Amino acid sequence: MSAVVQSISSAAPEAARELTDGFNLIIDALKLNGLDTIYGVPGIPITDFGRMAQAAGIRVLSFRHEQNAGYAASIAGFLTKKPGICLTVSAPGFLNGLTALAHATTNCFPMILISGSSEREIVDLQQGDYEEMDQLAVAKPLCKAAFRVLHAQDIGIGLARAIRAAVSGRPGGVYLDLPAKLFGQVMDAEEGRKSLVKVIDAAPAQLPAPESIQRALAVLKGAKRPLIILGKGAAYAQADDEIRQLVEKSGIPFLPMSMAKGLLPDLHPQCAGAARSTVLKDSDVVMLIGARLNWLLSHGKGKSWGDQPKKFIQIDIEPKEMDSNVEIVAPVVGDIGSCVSALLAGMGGTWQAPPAEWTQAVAKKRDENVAKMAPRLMNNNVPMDYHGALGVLRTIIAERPDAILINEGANTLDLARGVIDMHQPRKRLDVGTWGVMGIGMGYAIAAAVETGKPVLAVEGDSAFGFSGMEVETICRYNLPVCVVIFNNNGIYRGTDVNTAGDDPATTVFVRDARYDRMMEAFGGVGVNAISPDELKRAVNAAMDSGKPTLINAVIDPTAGSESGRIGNLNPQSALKKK
Ligand code: ADP
Ligand code: TZD
Ligand code: MG
Repeated sequence: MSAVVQSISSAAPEAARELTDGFNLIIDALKLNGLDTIYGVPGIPITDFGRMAQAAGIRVLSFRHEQNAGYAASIAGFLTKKPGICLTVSAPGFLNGLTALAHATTNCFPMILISGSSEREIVDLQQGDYEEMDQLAVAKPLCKAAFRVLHAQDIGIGLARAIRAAVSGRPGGVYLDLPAKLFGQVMDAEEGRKSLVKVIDAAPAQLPAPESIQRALAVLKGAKRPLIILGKGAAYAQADDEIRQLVEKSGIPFLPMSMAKGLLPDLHPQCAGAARSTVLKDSDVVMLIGARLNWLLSHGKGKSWGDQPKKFIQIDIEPKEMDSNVEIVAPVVGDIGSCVSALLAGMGGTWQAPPAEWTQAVAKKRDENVAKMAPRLMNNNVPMDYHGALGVLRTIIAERPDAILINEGANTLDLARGVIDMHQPRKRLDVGTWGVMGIGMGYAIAAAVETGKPVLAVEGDSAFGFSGMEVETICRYNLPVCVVIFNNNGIYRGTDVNTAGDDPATTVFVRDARYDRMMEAFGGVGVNAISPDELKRAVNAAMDSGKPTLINAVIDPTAGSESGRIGNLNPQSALKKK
């Protein structure tokens, strides 16, 4: 229901009419479409809007920096399939949120960045308004769509367009520009109510062409060493049962990309996670489900894919993704739920499993690699190395499979991804397609808010620094978040020395910093853990109590390697190869 802002009684009482305004129409439009959570930072011109939204029953979470609010909105979109909403002030606030909007677009997460903006007339004449900027123009190249609403009667349509653009087809980020003047515009309440749009079927099913299914099945049937790669698009699609059925019925080994871990459990007998290099090299047919052949898969060619010629089948909602890096012999365009169901139907009652020679070779390699790693994970060394600390966290996640794991850093990311098995879908949230640092606390907050589950954030000390101030936000909302900082005194390692002068080396931080005290400053629990046993006790206590906790895990500063697992991407290492 639209709130009535005032009742004007002019001369005749029958002329009295209810009025509404921009503030209330935006709130009503959000609520009508089930958008009940806003992540943002207040200020002119949206402070009152935030207050009114809160009063109207929308959950409004105030952050310390818009980038973190934006990352929160982006991952809320991934987790819920509804656009996550980030609300900012104009120019600087907008720009702070923009990194997250671009991140959402790059990662195919639905999100709407709503920013207040200054007076159009003054901005367009560049007359120097408060926080002046042509935000719409700046946002456009970084998102799927950008809209501005100038009139109160267009708020309903404006939001409907933003929602559809964010969630339909390949999901992504949308910018919605709301000039300050819009909020106070008044219109007839009944007209206002009628102008709102409840979006029906915002992300319609997109059925694959039957021929594309037949083509894909024919290629799969001819495979001797098939592989299925699951990407975060498959996790997003929430077609968990269908995907599991397809994998199990086909008998094909599967490789989960980072955020698809747990879609089927990492301990599933067909999981090839620990035999990654073998399956990439030796497979002959690869079926991609919601995963792009970008840098994370070495563009589908080159050394890591070996000499074995490959045939690719690709399931994706975005037709332009096909042939983006290598030829796709069987493109299947549609939403993953519909495509996977159609494949299952086409497979019929019985399906010939892949040759046992292949599946056994994959399982053998995987088991060997797991066995090789096992003793390292059980070490109780002080100072801790990555493996000792991660071994503990791996057990904790196995015992608490519904907890959500957030992960960023370099060594802290790459090693945690390999070591910590995931057991349920959409429980691992990390740096994504860009490998961006700074998602940590925003993701942790949104994961706790959207799912109500306990959150474990495993953070490099550098990575944490990008969003560290939000530990205050975590305490303020009393969220069940346990942050573990792998503190190795720096980026990659804590041992670099600047031989040219007195300044510290560029990759090191203050030695032996006590990040745990940051959490204590805001009333949360801080723990300094120097051994795997201490780490284990502290994390379990945090997960049991649900209290905001930050554990400073002291890691051997010599343990990490430059750039973690992607040192080969450094320009210097390419030079050395020549
Ligand atoms: P990863 O990083 O895990 O390899 P990517 O982000 O590269 O995954 O790929 C995700 C892909 O999933 C994108 O190409 C996107 O278009 C696709 N996608 C997202 N949602 C759906 C869906 N519901 N149906 C089909 N494809 C989807
Ligand atoms: N800035 C942004 C936004 N994203 C980035 N990825 C980087 C900078 C560069 N970068 C990495 O790629 S990892 C990393 C940076 C700064 C930090 C690694 O240090 P860490 O992890 O402490 O987080 P480890 O365990 O010490 O390797
Ligand atoms: Mg570090």
